[in-house]
Amino acid sequence: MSKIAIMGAMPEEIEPIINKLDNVDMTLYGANKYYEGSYHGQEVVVAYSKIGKVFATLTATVLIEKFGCDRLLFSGVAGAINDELNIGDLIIAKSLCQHDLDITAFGHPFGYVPEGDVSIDTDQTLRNIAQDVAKQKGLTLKEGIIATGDQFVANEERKNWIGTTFGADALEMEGASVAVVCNALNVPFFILRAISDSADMDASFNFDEFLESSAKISADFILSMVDELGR
Ligand code: 4EH
Repeated sequence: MSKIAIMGAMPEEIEPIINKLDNVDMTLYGANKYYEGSYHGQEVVVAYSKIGKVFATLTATVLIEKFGCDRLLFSGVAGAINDELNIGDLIIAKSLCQHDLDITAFGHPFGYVPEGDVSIDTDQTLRNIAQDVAKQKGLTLKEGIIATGDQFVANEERKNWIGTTFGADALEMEGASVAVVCNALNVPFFILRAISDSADMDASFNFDEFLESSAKISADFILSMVDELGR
């Protein structure tokens, strides 16, 4: 039977999921907690990585290589770049890039290193399933470009630069790491984020206020997706 990895960065992003699992078994590995269990009969492994690209890379790799997950779904919150995105709205990544990767001194574009890619696409099948689930639930799922970097962006200028340079619609701190790992290891992956702030001068304030509610919106959607994947 297939085993689905469900990953977040912060405890708030995965608690609503862990609370709904049956037969949960927790394993400590590499200074992270991995929760194996089932959701409506579907085997899942759930973990939060801690914040940022390096921790996210470690956790995605462990979910695949140690726990044998054959698909990975990420759930969490993001800062909005696109004006159409409001707090609580859902966005799924069509592709992801690293906005803080810069060897432009050697004539390369932002986000590029040799033998890498500026952007990595998520799995089309998982995106289609997500759109089916959204339709059933009467929700709108925006598909767009998500930019990842090791910065909490709370600055209009930086946010606009990321928007124009990468065509990004939202930003966060882990998604592109998951993309790099899953792409390299040939594991279909999906990145969902609910907006918690607009990456502007009010970002830290809005983030604190909306982290829990937006994380829950994303987590609930992921659980509906697991139901659909288990059919
Ligand atoms: O995991 C990090 C969290 C913020 S840092 C990335 N997450 C939330 C997404 C996100 C984000 N990333 C960059 C939401 N809004 C963002 C933004 N810029 N504006 C954090 C948060 N709380 C305590 C400690 N660190």
